Amino acid sequence: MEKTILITGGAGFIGSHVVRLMVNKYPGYKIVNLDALTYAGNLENLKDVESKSNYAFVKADITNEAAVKEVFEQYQPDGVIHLAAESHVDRSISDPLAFIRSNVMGTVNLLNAARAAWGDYTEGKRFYHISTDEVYGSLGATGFFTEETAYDPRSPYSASKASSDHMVRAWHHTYNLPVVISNCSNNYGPNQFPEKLIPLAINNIKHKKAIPIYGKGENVRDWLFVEDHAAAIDLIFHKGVNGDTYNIGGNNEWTNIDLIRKLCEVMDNALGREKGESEKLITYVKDRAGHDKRYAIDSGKLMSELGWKPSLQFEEGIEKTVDWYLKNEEWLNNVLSGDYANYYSQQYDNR
Ligand code: NAD
Ligand code: TDX
Repeated sequence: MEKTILITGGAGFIGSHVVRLMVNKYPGYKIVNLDALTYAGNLENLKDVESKSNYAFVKADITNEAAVKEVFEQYQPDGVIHLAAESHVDRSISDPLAFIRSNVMGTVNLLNAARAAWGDYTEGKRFYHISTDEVYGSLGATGFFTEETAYDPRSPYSASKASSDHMVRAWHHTYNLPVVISNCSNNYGPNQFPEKLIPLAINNIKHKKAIPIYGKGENVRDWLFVEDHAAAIDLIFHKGVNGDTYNIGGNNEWTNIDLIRKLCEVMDNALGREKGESEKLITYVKDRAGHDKRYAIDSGKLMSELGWKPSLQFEEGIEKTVDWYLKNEEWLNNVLSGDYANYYSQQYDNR
């Protein structure tokens, strides 16, 4: 094998797209997917790659020191692409400690394991940490987050991701660990867990259930198709400068209410419903505590230095996404059963 790459969180939404891309694009690499299979991890996401000879799966928790050490000893990875994390802001509001454990402690555990395994000889080695634009806080009506924007995380989730970014940089400066970090805007696409706005709305529209809009629906997010994020990760992993940070975004800002109206239109078309029928499901609910107003990313550095650009227009991406969810009813029903049903029923008590 040319290279062995350990991908953490590969059974999740973005991770599964990264695993698929790497396994298919680099048959000479060994791709090891380490995932604890929390409520958000689902091996169904990887059905099409699981039998490939350059792919291996290990069920382990990134906070488990012995388990992570064993994976490093067994597979001797040259690179780590670290995506495993608790990822949902609303859950971080009701259970912050779970976020500190996985996102902060888990990241430090991986950094220690990489450092111990690689020692001083780090030629060809790379620890790539996948992070979020939420570390930069909240924007007013204008301006963009750049790589120089000061950190100002405001939710337990974003504070845990900011902490993990700081840890990664600390291991770089203190121990010379070769690292790279990227901070990406909101992703959407197939396989996203239906607690997040777009798949939640698709599912509710399908079942003619209320679409919950937090506050007035005026908060703004910058949406990027998940495969474009995966392509950026591939590029940054291979070409990014040691110690650097890259922002990734779709240059595609929507207020939540406009986004949901657009989604309703696409769903009406896809389901053969009368125009305007799904919009009637829009329901304003109590706002998220500490709800960040606006995120918008300047991806100029990634575009000019590494030549990345998003491949899809939003209209095309959202149609592809709706199509995937409508065709993958069984996937949706499976992830919506059990634990998730309990979580969703308690949602409005926690804010
Ligand atoms: P996700 O919740 O869909 O998947 C997370 C995966 O990590 C799951 O497979 C889960 O089983 C695994 N995991 C969680 N805790 C773990 C632990 N302690 N040990 C091992 N595995 C564990 O998340 P996602 O949306 O795919 O996000 C992936 C990464 O990208 C996260 O680090 C997130 O912060 C970051 N990110 C997400 C977005 C987004 O819009 N979704 C945007 C920017 C950055
Ligand atoms: O039911 C809802 N109603 C609603 O109005 C939900 C679930 C969300 N919202 C709002 C909150 C946000 O303004 O929609 C927007 C998007 O919400 P989420 O899908 O929960 O995403 P967000 O909180 O923006 O965070 C996401 O993007 C950055 C991911 O979950 C993070 O993992 C990523 O780092």
